[in-house]
Amino acid sequence: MQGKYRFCFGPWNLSEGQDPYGPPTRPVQSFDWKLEQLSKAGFDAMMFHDDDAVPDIDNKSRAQIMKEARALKRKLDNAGVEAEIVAPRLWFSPMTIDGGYTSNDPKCRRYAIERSLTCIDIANEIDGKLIVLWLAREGSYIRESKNGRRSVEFLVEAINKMLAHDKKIRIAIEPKPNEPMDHAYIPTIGHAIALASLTIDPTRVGALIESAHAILAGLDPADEIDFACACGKLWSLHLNDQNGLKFDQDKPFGSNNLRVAFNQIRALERNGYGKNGEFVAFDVHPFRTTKVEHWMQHLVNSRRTFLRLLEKARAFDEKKAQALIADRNYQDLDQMVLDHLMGR
Ligand code: GLO
Ligand code: MG
Repeated sequence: MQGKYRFCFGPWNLSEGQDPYGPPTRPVQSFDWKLEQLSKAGFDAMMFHDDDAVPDIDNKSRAQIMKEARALKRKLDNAGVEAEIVAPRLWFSPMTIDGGYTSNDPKCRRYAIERSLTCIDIANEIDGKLIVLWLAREGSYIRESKNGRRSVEFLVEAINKMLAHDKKIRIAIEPKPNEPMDHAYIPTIGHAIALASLTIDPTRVGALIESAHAILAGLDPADEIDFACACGKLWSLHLNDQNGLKFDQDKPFGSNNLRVAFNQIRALERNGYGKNGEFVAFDVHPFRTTKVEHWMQHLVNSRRTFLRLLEKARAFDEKKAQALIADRNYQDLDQMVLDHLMGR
């Protein structure tokens, strides 16, 4: 039996079109509207930041936060939607201007850890399976401003506090090499897994791969998937696309390079991704030009491309490919892939 995939996205993937140069191009929509779109389009789960789950989290009491998390859980149950992950948003607050866990200011580091522990409590309340750490501001703009060795130790210390706070919670690190930082401390899956090995419970620390982030690191996302899976560490996935080394574009999956997308699916297939309940998430954004009535298309289209490329991956003539490989005829293997993708 070939595996079935389950799909999800986050409320931020129905973004309103703002960029550093201009305001929103679509009206702000409520969370309930976003949940309704997700469920109507037949996605299985939703991803959350802690403050997607409980807005304005820093200005609420603990009791209020937990009450709102419980209300969200009821809402999700009614919609038949699971919570896939919860991620502490450690890049918005004035307390994280210089980073969260690796800030030079001990008060700010404490804030980041406290907020992460609250995020874990919210995840438990809404039955989120995984905590995701996108370490947005853990890096430097100015190399001399931070001590890289000490920063790694701060990251380990923060993750250890999370692991100790909850004996069951699992953490997936989402690496990205740059943006918003010049250089991030955890730029690749190899770094994420190495960091996991330094913690008090490496078995509960894994990774999340995002296609665009791998491409921004100059890597092939399929190789990143294989590496993470060979280590038993691929616990979540953000598929999207990226046109070269520029700002993080979060384009629809396969939009820029179908072959790179095809190879990611081949990697997922050979590793049995999803067999342990992992989801395929699309961390994609609508183009700024997108009209309100087309607001879901980047998500629906990403899933469509995924499923069509899945058919392609399953229909690939492995025997013929193996014969070409045995003959070291990579020239024809190359063309065979192109013909297959072009429909012949
Ligand atoms: C940005 C990241 C971001 C994370 C999300 C979940 O580059 O991809 O979208 O995936 O905040 O942690
Ligand atoms: Mg992402």
